[in-house]
Amino acid sequence: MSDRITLTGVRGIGHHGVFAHERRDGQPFVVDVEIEADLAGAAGSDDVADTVNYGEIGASVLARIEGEPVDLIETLAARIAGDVLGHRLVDVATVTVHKPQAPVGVEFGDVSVSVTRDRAPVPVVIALGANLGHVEETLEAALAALAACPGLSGVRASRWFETEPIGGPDQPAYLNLVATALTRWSAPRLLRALHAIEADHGRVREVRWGARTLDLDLIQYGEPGSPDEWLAIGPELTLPHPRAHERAFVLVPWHDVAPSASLRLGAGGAVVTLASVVADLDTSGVRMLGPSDGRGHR
Ligand code: A4P
Ligand code: MG
Repeated sequence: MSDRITLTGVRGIGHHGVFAHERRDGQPFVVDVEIEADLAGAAGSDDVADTVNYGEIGASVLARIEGEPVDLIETLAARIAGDVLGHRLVDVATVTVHKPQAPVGVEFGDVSVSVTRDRAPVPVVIALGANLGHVEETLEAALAALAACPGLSGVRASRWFETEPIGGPDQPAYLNLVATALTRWSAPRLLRALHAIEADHGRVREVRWGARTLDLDLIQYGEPGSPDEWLAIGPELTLPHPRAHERAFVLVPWHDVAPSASLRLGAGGAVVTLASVVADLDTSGVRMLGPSDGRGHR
């Protein structure tokens, strides 16, 4: 993905600089912002709520230019980048601050500083399931694709579980597992990447809850209750996953890979420990496979 929003030439008078006259008199500062974000949602919905509003970005840049003076334009650029990254759809922000009348001591055209910052990694939980075709190979390949995904790091997988199908028409047993990872991508961008991995493995959506070659669900984004937690209710993205907290085929593998995890019990629900939920769960339809070799092949 290379979706970008670029805002250049935001101009204002600021009092940044190390010299007394700079602090007293002020001078022009000009800022360019380049934002990397997933804009596919906005392109589809045509709704400004699904994008990064460049008017708001411009206003926050101007507030920094005209706001509390700092000595260095490096500091100013980093603060602006921090503000821009505060928008949850922004994955990477590059900010350039120009100071065309800086006291350089020689004749010059412009001086500028650019900084690039990306979002701090956020923990995520991804559930994998399959019950059609070459199930084990598919899940192996999906795990490899998650490990290779540039937006993810530190991918760890649970052992594998054979599970009775829940819901939908008559269908074969599932193989389920859960992966934990860190992401530097927004939740919509990550979900889009998961859909791309599903598509690579021949996933066709036909019957809801019916048999599938590969299902990748984003269960949780960010630590529940922390500022990173992504909450959403919508057809494209619902977080936390609305049914995960009651499904043994998600909770048991999740507990296997992250025994001390917490989860939110659906939208607006309480935050509880995963161990406490698993302790009260009917796990009769969930069977761990193979030796405890970290994978548990059949
Ligand atoms: N969507 C919204 N939020 C999310 C999210 N957090 N994660 C949207 C993933 N997708 C999310 O998904 C339908 C739509 O949900 C997508 O457009 C996506 O943008 P889907 O994967 O096309 O449809 P689905 O998987 O058939 O439906 P759903 O509601 O995801 O089903 P579930 O809840 O995943 O259940 N039994 C066993 N034993 N093991 C299983 O793995 N899986 C299911 C599917 C049923 N029974 C099962 C298992
Ligand atoms: Mg799904």
